[in-house]
Amino acid sequence: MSDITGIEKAYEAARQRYAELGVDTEKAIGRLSKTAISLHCWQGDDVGGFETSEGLSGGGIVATGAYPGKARTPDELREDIEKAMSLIPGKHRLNLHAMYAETAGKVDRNELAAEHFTTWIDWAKGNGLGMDFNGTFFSHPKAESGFTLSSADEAVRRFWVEHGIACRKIGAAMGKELGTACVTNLWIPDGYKDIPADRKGPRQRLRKSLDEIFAEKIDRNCLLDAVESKLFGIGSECYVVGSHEFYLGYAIRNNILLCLDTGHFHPTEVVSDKISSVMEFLDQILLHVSRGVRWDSDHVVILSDELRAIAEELVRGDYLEKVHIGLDFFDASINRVAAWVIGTRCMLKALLIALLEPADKLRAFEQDGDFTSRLAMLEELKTMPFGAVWDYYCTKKDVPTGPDWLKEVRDYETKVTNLRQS
Ligand code: RNT
Ligand code: ZN
Repeated sequence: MSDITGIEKAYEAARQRYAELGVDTEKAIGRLSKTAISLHCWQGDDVGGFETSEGLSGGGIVATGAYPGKARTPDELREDIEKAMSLIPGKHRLNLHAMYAETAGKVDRNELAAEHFTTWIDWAKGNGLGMDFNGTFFSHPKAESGFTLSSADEAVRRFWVEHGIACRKIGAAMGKELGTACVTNLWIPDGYKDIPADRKGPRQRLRKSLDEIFAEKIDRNCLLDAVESKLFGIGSECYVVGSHEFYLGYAIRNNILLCLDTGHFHPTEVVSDKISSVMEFLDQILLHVSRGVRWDSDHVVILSDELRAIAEELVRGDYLEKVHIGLDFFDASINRVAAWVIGTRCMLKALLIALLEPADKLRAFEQDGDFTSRLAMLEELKTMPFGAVWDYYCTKKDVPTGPDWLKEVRDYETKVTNLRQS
């Protein structure tokens, strides 16, 4: 049991420290509680989905590890997400992939419709959650060639165009039903392992496919379309059709959202520096917050310098209402519920730290050319008592403070996930 009085006392001391810098902690907490993070369903079963028992295949994304207890059915996955959400302060969203449809594998991807997601939508409604959605253009026989929307095989290309169209309809239905626009993201694995002879053809076909998918105008209050670029994948090291430049151009020209995945750039490039650039030309974007270790490894998000920098950019640029924050990591080597809790709590902590920044002061230093004070203040802020504000926020939202949440995950492991036989 947490010591509530201790937490309140520590908060009061922190509140005063921040007030001395001109920062209103209550205001910061208020804004944080209005910021939703989209929790990705695929962390709960290693990007398996429920179409077949084989799970993730193709597409150059890999989940490694054999931690016991992964969700085997939609009900189990929902139960796990509920558990994770009960340990995360605030109201968030669910990000679903098309392969999590409840069709017992009988409906192919190009024939999916909103009715195959009724249980998910009802569940989200019952829990007061918004939903986001993704087409699944991998783990499928028609993706085995390594090409989907850019395929030179017209039947294959058409199949995936139909899937893209179906997904937009599903996303729109989710948005309509839940009263909050569903960000529907499109990522394809298309690319070559080795040096291509034709870089242009696949990109022309991808553009054509996207034009076909996005041809129908759908109410933006229900659906927000997003396209996700990538630098390379396993098996597409030399060439990825949907590159950053390709989708940046496409998103700007067609006024849709660009999805920036933090693991999809050169290792020394950072998404924190891209946000204010792309936001000059786009109304809204989607983030896939992930953690690449040496490559696009999709490790669980931690409170890293880059995560903090991303959060700072969102707050400093006043982008919180325009940037949709989705998570995209999957680690099968640790407790999967814990992975969600760690990653999401870290995202929220980073946002809180950013909201507790004396932004006006920092900007004034910069405008005055006082870079000494700017650097000094930025470093002093690193040891300000944001932990006390975070603990207080968690108690206010009725979720465990400090590492107490882990006890609940352990208990859930013993009573629920450990009982699952694969
Ligand atoms: C893959 C992309 C993509 C996937 C999910 C499962 O590199 O990041 O977003 O991780 O769609
Ligand atoms: Zn991603």
